[in-house]
This record gives sequence, structure tokens and C-alpha cells, in this order.
Amino acid sequence: MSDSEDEIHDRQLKIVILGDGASGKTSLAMRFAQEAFGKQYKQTIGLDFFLKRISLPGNLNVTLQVWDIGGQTIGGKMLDKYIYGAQGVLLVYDITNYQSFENLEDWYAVVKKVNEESEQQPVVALIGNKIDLEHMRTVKTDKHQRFCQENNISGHFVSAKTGDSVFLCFQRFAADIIGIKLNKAEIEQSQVHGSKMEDNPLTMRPTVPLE
Ligand code: G3D
Ligand code: MG
Repeated sequence: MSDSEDEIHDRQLKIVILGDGASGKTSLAMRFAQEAFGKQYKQTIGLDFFLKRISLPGNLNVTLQVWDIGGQTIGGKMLDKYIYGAQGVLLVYDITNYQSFENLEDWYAVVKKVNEESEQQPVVALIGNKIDLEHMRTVKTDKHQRFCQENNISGHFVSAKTGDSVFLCFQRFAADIIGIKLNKAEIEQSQVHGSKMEDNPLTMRPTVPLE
């Protein structure tokens, strides 16, 4: 029976990162999947996703497909294709850019619209990025909390630049999607693990050109 057990334990989750240009979506995906932060990263033009396998409590291996929407804007014609079938959506804003936060209402509306007719709605989380620039923050944390409460979603603060809380955020998010809770020890362990991810062999980055 061990074969079928393995199958059960190895799930793939499609996660899409949405948000305004320059909020840090690509940096976040790269930081998580490759533990890298590209200094001169250009605006994404391809249809990219990253694959990364993570471990969750109870011997659960989950492979996250992290989709980066590239230069798609709200109303972009490919956007529906990215969102469709996602089990998770990360709404990302830049804590130093108020407009990027305000626009998340519209990004969220797109998610709801795409999934209007499907039975299963993706799990959504709010991500405030660039916390290394705390001194330049223009979005107050209570705004962030209120958005989470109003939409009944979880929220995280990260820095794709320093890597602060990035792995933890994805790990918690995956746990949320699957419906398990991480305890304190597991969270602490993930912070240690998150700082040395170069030993993860299952990191790939296929690129599919736009039609
Ligand atoms: P996008 O994919 O959402 O468009 P990018 O955003 O990942 O391309 O990031 C946009 C800019 O923000 C980049 O700067 C990137 O280096 C920077 N950035 C991303 N995340 C962080 C962060 O956590 N902290 C800081 N300080 N900067 C971040 P450039 O100058 O290359 O355009
Ligand atoms: Mg990008």
C-alpha cells in the first residue's frame, strides 16, 4: 500500500501571485523557489511558474506551482488563464506604495469573477512586501489587518529582498490550503530551513512563451 500512500502525500498546488507591477511578485517567487533576489530583474514577459517541493507536518510533501503573472495588468487578456484552477492566490502589495494596496480590491474582484462558476474558490492571502523599507511605509498595518478581516483571509508581511518571512509565508499558505495548522515548533523549524534553501533539489523554472 505504500505506493498509494506516496501518491496521497505528494500533492501539487497551483498558486498564483497577483498584484500591481513593481509590488515584488517576481522577486517573491524567485526568492521562495530559488532563494535568489535578482537585482536587475526585468519586467516579466513570459508565462512563468516555479516548482518547489516543501514538507509539511505529518510527512506531507507538497509541490507548489508558483505562477508569476508577468506584466499582466487588471483586465489583461491572459489573466483568466493564470487564475483558472488555482488553489491559492497571493495578493501582493508594496507597503511603501499605497496605490498598490488600494488596487488589490480590483485584483481580488478579478479572482472572484474567474471563479464565479466554479464550485471551489481558491484560498486567498494578503502579502505586504518590502518590509525592509519599513521607514518608507505608507500603508498602515491596521489597513492591512482590516482587509484581512473583511475578506476573512490570512495576511503576511515579507521582504523578497532580504528573504524575511518568505518561506514561512508560503509554508503557512500551503498548510492553509490543505487545511492543516502549523504549531510553533514547526514554524520555528521552517524559519531555519527557509534560510538555507539552496539544498532543495526540486526547484525548476520552466518558461512557456506567450501565444
Ligand atoms: P513585479 O514582479 O511585481 O513587477 P519585481 O515586481 O519583483 O520586478 O520588483 C519590482 C522592484 O521592487 C524591483 O526593483 C525589485 O528589486 C524591488 N523589490 C522587490 N521586492 C522587494 C523588497 O522586498 N524590498 C525592496 N527594497 N525592494 C524589492 P528595481 O529597482 O529592480 O525595479
Ligand atoms: Mg514581474
